[in-house]
Amino acid sequence: MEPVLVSLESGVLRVTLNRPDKLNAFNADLHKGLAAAMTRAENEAAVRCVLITGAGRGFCSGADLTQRDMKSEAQLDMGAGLEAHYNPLVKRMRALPKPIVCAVNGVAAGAGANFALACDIVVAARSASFIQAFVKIGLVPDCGGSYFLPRLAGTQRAMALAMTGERLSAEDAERFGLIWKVVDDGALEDVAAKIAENLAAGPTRSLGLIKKAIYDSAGNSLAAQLDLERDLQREVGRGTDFREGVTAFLEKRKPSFTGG
Ligand code: T3D
Repeated sequence: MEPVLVSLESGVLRVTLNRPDKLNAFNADLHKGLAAAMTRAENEAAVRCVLITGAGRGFCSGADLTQRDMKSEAQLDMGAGLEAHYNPLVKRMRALPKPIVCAVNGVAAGAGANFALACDIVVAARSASFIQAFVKIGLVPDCGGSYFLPRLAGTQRAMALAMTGERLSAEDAERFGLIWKVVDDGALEDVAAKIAENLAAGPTRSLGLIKKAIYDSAGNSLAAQLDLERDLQREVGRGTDFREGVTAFLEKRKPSFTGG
């Protein structure tokens, strides 16, 4: 069974984590499949949005805990997997100049929860949940969790989620600002697909630079951010989609963006 299913339709690269019997836990093959999907997203102009979801009843249960020999000293270097797989993955997701939508279809635990939070727009099924499971096995949040949680939810909520490892319902995740919205289980696929299709038909260059502006703001002063906005506006202003957008407005029709 392929650990990651990938298909491209209407500009949306659909990426499905596919190890349902392990609730889509990360192993080497799944990391390989995700890295290959990221390479496609980066290199193919036909890809204008990425949609990530999980097969079966879970979204992703984090690192596969069955694949580590706990008696081997070498395998207890828990930083090695982060260095080799998780950290490059999160950096590539954030740097991708195209939107990434995440449809959280079930439980998202450990690195699986933070992998979801690394996406640009997160929609979750009402029955889904988020667990900072690390503390339950004596680890610390990774895959960007200690960065995303305090920024999205505030220090107090981040601390409590990380220290207790309590399961957070999708509704509370929405209330905490961790995700964009919760939808009924049966509607998740359609809602996420619609968001992804709309983004794929959008002004891709503009969407990529919106992403840059929002994420860069975390480390910028207001003055630096204003300068960045000026530079980015200058860049998109020279693109074909800006001309199309204004022309369509004046002609009272729907714009047809090509991503230029
Ligand atoms: O180098 C590195 O990799 C470092 C990176 C570390 C990052 C991390 O992510 S550390 C955190 C790892 N994840 C966890 O600690 C979560 C472990 N899983 C759970 O706590 C629970 O499974 C869930 C809360 C996610 C779901 O609970 P539940 O009751 O809905 O399902 P279940 O029965 O526990 O699991 C269903 C099956 O999936 C089960 O297999 P079985 O018994 O039916 O054959 C279970 O063993 C398997 N499974 C679930 N999570 C994992 C897993 N198998 C391997 N690894 C898992 N993480």
